[in-house]
Amino acid sequence: MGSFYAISRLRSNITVEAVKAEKSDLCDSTIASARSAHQLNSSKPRNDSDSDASATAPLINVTTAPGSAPDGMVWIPGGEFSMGSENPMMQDARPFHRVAVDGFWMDQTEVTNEEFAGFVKATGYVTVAERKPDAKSFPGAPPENLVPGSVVFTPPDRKVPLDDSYVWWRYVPGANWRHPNGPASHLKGKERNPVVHISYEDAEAYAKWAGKRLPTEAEFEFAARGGLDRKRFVWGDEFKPGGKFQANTFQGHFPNQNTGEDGFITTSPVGAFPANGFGLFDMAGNVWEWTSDWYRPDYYRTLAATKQVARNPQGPADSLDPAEPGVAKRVQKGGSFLCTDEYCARYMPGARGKGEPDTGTNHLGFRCVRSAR
Ligand SMILES: [Ca+2]
Repeated sequence: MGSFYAISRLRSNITVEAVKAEKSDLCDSTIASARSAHQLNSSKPRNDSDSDASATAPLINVTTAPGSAPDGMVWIPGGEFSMGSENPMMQDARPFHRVAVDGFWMDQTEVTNEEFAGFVKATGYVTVAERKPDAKSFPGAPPENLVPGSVVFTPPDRKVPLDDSYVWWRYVPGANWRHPNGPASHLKGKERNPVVHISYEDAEAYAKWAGKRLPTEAEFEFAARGGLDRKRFVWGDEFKPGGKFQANTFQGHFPNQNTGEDGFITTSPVGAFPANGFGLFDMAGNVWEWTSDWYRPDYYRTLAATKQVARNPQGPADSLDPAEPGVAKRVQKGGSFLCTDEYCARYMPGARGKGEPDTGTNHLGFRCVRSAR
């Protein structure tokens, strides 16, 4: 996914090298599909560089929840687990390394349109996508992009090479959380779908209002794995156990032909698919979710090199995305309705996404957590 900054420079001065770097960061084109990568992705370390010397099954804390659950939240008991991936297509998610997190409360679902509407009604908050961008913040951006709007998945009507994501992302004036696909679209019937076009600032503002905060990347992944150990998916190793879809992802030919075989072409109402082992819904697929960590592709390797269990890691102190040096990004997790085995399969729990804090899209939302005390 491109950032607003990159898209605002679309076809002007973004470099081919940057596009290629981002693409190679997403997927290795030498592998025909992520499905074949799944076959490579044994649950055991493949080589020494990926070995996790201290690896054991997750050590899930047995402490009980500190009091009754806040409305809509579930207790995540905390514990120690193997975080990351050994998927060769996801270099930034390697290697597995041991991480411990304290227990916390987590929203059982992504924040919905009706929940976000409640926040806006109570506070008068205006999201970033509804504000006019400041030209000084986007040097080189075409003037037609310096109007309120957001980034919308706009698939071509034909097969296209998968090496340039800017072909299927468009900056759409008037797109925002109330109008997910542009000015003519609306939320009627989507009250329980996740809110989208949410910038990091928007998500933080909501969390603060709700007396909550955004999860760290480690908290998100611990929660997503639901007590399982290094599984490919948040529900296990099999994509469709019993022939049933477990998450809202993309079926068909990406990006031009979305068959919606799982029942949904875009977002799905929260909780449309089974909960994971901790009782959380949509921790894979549906919409990407913000975490509070800055993104660096070398962060996991840095933690692994310490040979220690990382306790409540908060992310690196700064951000680096080699595809767009100088554009600080936060980590996103969980994947979305656009994740496909044909292009990139980052709905897997060890996978990492990233995005510029200013930039929302129609497949990016969030959920909140609350510390135990
Ligand atoms: Ca779908």
